[in-house]
Amino acid sequence: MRPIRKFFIAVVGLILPMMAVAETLPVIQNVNAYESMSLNGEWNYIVDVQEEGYYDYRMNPTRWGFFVNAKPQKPEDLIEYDFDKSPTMQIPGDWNTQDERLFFYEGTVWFKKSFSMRNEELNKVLLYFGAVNYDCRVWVNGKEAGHHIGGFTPFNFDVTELLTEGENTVIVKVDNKRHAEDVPTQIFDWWNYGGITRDVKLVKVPTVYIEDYSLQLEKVKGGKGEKVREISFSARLNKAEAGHEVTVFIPELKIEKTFTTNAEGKIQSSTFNVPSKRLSLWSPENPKLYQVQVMLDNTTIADEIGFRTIETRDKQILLNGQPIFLKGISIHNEKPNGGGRANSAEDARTLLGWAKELGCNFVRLAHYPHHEEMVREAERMGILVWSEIPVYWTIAWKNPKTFENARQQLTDMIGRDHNRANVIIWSIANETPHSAERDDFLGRLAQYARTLDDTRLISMAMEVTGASNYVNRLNDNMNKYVDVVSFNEYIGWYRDVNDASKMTWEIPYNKPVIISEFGGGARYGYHGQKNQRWTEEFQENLYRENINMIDKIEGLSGTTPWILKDFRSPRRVLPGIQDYYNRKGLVSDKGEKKKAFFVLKEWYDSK
Ligand code: GCB
Repeated sequence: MRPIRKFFIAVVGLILPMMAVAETLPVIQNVNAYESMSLNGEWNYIVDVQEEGYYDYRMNPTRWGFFVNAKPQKPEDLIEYDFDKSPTMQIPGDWNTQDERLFFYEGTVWFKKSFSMRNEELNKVLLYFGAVNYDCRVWVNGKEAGHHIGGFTPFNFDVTELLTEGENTVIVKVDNKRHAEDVPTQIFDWWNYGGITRDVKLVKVPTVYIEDYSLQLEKVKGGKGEKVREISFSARLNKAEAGHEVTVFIPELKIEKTFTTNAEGKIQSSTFNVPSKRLSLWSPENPKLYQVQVMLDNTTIADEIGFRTIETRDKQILLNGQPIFLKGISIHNEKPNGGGRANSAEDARTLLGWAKELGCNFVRLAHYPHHEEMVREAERMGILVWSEIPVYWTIAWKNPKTFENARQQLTDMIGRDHNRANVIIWSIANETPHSAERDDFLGRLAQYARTLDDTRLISMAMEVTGASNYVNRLNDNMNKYVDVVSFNEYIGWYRDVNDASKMTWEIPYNKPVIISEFGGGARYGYHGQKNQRWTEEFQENLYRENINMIDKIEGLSGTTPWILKDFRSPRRVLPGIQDYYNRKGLVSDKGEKKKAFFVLKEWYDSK
């Protein structure tokens, strides 16, 4: 170490505050219902290729990292970074599309935001992130607030003790390097957009608040003619305190019910009745949402909640007791025009608007939890949702930390969206290679998902395991854990070009079937014969042949072809055609509709 720096550290070290780690809390339910201060906007950033801002030159974490946000105090002081003189980028937003130099960058970037707070705002404050990809450490005024991994789920820290009246500074270190033991793992077919990709806010909560609540319609027990329906309510406070009264108020249904917390600060699942005639059930044709208020002491949380049931009977999926065919499409959480992470209600409306135009009543939000607005917008538009965690391809099945990571992402996905009527399927994995360790990992994950939410269906995108003489077989030990058997097939693209019409299917499970992927690539505007790869005609023909084939599969309950829009992927390098886009979109990266779009639409319109 050079002497001047040593000297600086000795001096500054004395005045450094003690490192206190704030508390990481379970994610608060319906965060948007609380008064908050948005920290969206311009943040200064520093690209830190060697993590100079975190480790010393012996690779030990240093107390004098960038999170100190140091400034020279005397003319001779040596400080080799300066957030305030560093460039800014827009948050929420990925770094890859905001700074040309960072297009392919995978590593560490530091972010800084300053803001001012008044004394009366400091009662109890959570610092909330909608999502940060991937590994993130947060400091408030130089003190550590917490650490989070996982790129697509929300998290919050209690930062009350770290804030001060007047000027405050939040510093976030984000690292999106890929590792084999992470979730997702080292390889995946989408862009590894780094950064603070969803909203950031300071949320004002009372000392005792409702951490989670759940409102669900119970399934009909006695058949169709029931005069009353049961709604169940449960809740959990942030404190294990008995005797708090929580009131649920649904004016339109004339419901006002008060429950009292037990010693664990919980309201165990309790039911109340609503006359069937009064209740308008949520469905794609009638996306009815009720204004709901959940009250604790002086705080009222407002929500919009729909009531519906979802279940299976043999090979059928029943929505509100009636069989439904899921006319779906797979979607990545990418901006409608060009690349970049989608992060607004407007992005959601455009993407879902195309799905509606296609005739969809269902979307598969692949391969990770999307922005909350995607789910909420879909609910308002009457679109059912499959929501997924990034347990994708070659996960480190034997690593307990990997399992814990996947489990946490599942917890937070379900935690955020379990009051959304349109979410009907939790998907725990995509195209995972068979092995005993994988079965053990996914089996435990599926069972865990049921303990969190036993009202929805569980599925995962499987693969076709055997094919000979045009007979395709599905044989997956996970069949016993899922409610819906879903699988990806790429007939006409990765295999058996022009042979779809000869294919037959053996799916030996008495469960509904969803084809979770099929499709092929085409560059918008490239035309030719139907056997010419990458032309719109090739893709159009592939859709026609696949639709004819899958329409005959016994027990087919739905499909979500791959994919709505061309999306960025580092694996798609073919110049002039792919240029780092996966071209299987029905819509180009600029929003232009390819011929196959209209083939799928025609089928859905006829269904
Ligand atoms: C798949 C994957 C999906 C890929 C797609 C493709 O099976 O689930 O993530 O993008 O194939 O285009 O190859």
